[in-house]
Amino acid sequence: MKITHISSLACLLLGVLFLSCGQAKPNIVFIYLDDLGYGDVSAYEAGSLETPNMDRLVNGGVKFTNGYASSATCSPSRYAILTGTYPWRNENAKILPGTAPLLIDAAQYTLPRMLQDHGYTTGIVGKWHLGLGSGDVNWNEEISPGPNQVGFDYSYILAATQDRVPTVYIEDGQVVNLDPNDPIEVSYEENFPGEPTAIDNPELVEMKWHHGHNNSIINGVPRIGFMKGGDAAKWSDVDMADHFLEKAQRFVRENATLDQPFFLYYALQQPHVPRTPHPRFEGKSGMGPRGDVILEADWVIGEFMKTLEESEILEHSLIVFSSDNGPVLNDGYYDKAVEKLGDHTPTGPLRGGKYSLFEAGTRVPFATYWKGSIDPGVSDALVTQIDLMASIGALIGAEAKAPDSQNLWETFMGKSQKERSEFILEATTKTALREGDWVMIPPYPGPAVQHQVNIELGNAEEYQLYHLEEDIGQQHNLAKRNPEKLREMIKKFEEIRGT
Ligand code: NG6
Ligand code: CA
Repeated sequence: MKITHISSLACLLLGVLFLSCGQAKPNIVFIYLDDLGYGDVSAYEAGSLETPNMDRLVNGGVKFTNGYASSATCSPSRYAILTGTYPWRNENAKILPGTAPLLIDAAQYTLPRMLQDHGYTTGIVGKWHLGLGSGDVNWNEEISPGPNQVGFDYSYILAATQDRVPTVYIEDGQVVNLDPNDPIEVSYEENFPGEPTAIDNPELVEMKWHHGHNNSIINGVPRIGFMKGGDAAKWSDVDMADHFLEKAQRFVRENATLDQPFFLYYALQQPHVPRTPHPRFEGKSGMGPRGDVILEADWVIGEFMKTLEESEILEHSLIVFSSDNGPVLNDGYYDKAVEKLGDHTPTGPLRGGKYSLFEAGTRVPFATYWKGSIDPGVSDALVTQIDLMASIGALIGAEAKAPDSQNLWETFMGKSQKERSEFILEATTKTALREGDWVMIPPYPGPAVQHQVNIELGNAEEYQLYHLEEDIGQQHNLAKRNPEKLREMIKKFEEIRGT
């Protein structure tokens, strides 16, 4: 912490937190990627992808090597980061279709609501994927409840995922550019008569589907779910990165000059499928579209950082950089992600990937950056995205009211190695316990490998116990050799899970 950030030295001597001494609360920005792996960032794993702007955040701040998303899939992780609550406490916290109702109870306390209550202007730009409405959304009217009802003053979102309908942007509950004469209809059950699908009209498909993704075709890309109408409102896939960047920059510029601090949840869509880089990035990685969209995301982050700098607020802004779950190569389209991978290792040294109980499912790139206030460093402390709510609460003097969320503020500031003693990680509703350097995965039925995506899920007939410090790649199941440790961890797991 720099003395320049403290209004008087007396505060320091008294041991009073600097924010209570008249220092304005910092702006807070989450830069949250979608399916970006631990090894996809060159600051984590020097590979064949160069990500200089992500590296600037990671190497210029605290780089966490044991930083976790709460789930190996998207909606549960996003639920957890915004509520400070374990996703497995909510039985509906699964990968949501585009028509799912809002997953967050409107009465539930959330991180953006907490920030609002403490003087922040709050905004979300990018992927939502937490459901909208109460079960039967009319996309042609105001869509509510949604982000604006759970703590965001401003929202500019894609409802679910880039591969799911409706393929439109929604700003503060209204579909953008909607022509009332061409209303939108959406269904995840059945097609609308006469509308083309990837099965019936393969000649219209420009990106071939591998599994799933064979319903409505939009911009030549077959999607999950059926959609009719709303032609003028449909997004352009290749322009999505620029589009969200422009909205995020506008939010920053509009709020930079005000006395109030802001919170921006900037949820980038890359490198989730369909991977549709802008032509400027096509072929740039030599790894096909997956590599290209990671380079695109890296560029976006650089441009976004420039906006903070030009607005003269970089030193007043805490940035949290992370990903919602681990990497996947083939996630349902033929896009050469496997064939062109070369030497690149999206999982780094970790086993598994997206959807997996193994480490690569949930251990993700995770860094806190605050120019002038956080000294660069590497932390091996066990931290999770659930902890951001209580930790940020501690920073701004707010009560998080989220019992699962732990105050690790000093760790996020790089001032302490204080960590969680344990963490329950989740993957497609299955859970495992990390405690200290150990992880225990209970037996689960189901395939060991999900062959379509070629990822080991962590399912096995027996208990698995790994010592991550010695065996980060989870190659040696120590359950039989350590019955004592196993028993202790099963007990702890059952206590926390309440089973
Ligand atoms: C899966 C999709 C996958 C992706 C995922 C959600 C199929 C076969 N697979 O069901 O492509 O959309 O859901 O990803 O449909 S997430 O990052 O939003 O969790
Ligand atoms: Ca994801």
